[in-house]
Amino acid sequence: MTTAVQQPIKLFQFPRRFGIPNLSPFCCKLETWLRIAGVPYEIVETPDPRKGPKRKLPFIEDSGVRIADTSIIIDHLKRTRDVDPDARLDASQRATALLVQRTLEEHYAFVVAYTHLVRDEGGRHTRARSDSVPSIVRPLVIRTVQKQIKNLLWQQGILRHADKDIIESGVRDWRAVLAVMSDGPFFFGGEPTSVDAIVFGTLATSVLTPVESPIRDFLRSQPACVAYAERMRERFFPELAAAAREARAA
Ligand SMILES: N[C@@H](CCC(=O)N[C@@H](CS)C(=O)NCC(=O)O)C(=O)O
Repeated sequence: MTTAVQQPIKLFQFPRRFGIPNLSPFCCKLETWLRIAGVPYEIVETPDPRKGPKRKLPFIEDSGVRIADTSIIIDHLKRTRDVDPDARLDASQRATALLVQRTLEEHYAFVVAYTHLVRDEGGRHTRARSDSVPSIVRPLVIRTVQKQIKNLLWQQGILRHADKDIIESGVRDWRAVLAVMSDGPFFFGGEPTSVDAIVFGTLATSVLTPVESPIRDFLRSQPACVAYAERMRERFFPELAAAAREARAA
């Protein structure tokens, strides 16, 4: 009897920046989940979400089939790789994980788009991020991306609020998430589960990068929160943790 050997999946995501797995919470979530679950993968860096089946990043290619959306990808991998970091969670923990996911992915992710791409401090980094774009078209690309983001955030509703209200809503998201998080080492205690990929994916971009905002200041004032982010990076991305340490020492 022959057993089919599964090839590593291809993971399409934005290029890495700032010593974290990814500036995009969703790209960081998926790569973290792959490492938690021990699913082999190869990275294909792309700056262009339009290449994906849902015109968003990340997406994967598994045996020639492209699949988008981190939750759908994770369900697919749990089924086809027979791995489940959440197998031991009880009903109440599963409910908490879903509420945390909805808070961070359906609300806070828009706040991140605002702090990282619209606010002045974030806009500076957006400009720096466009280094790979040919200089002749760079101003046009930056203007187009910012216009699209502003349009998205206006339609979603968040951009109709004052800056201080948007920031306050993001801080409230984190107060709620941190209130239900265990003392560690992981979200539910001793073992990492999928919700750790979601929390770290969102926290890394908010707290471990130089993109300044009052939300970053709030998170950095919470020692347990910074320790969690550093611990997750150390445990699942030791190469990035080592590079960050070297950069700090230099
Ligand atoms: N629900 C999706 C969200 C993915 C997502 O919003 N990706 C963003 C980057 S963080 C994106 O590609 N945005 C490009 C666009 O909307 O045009 C998932 O879980 O994968």
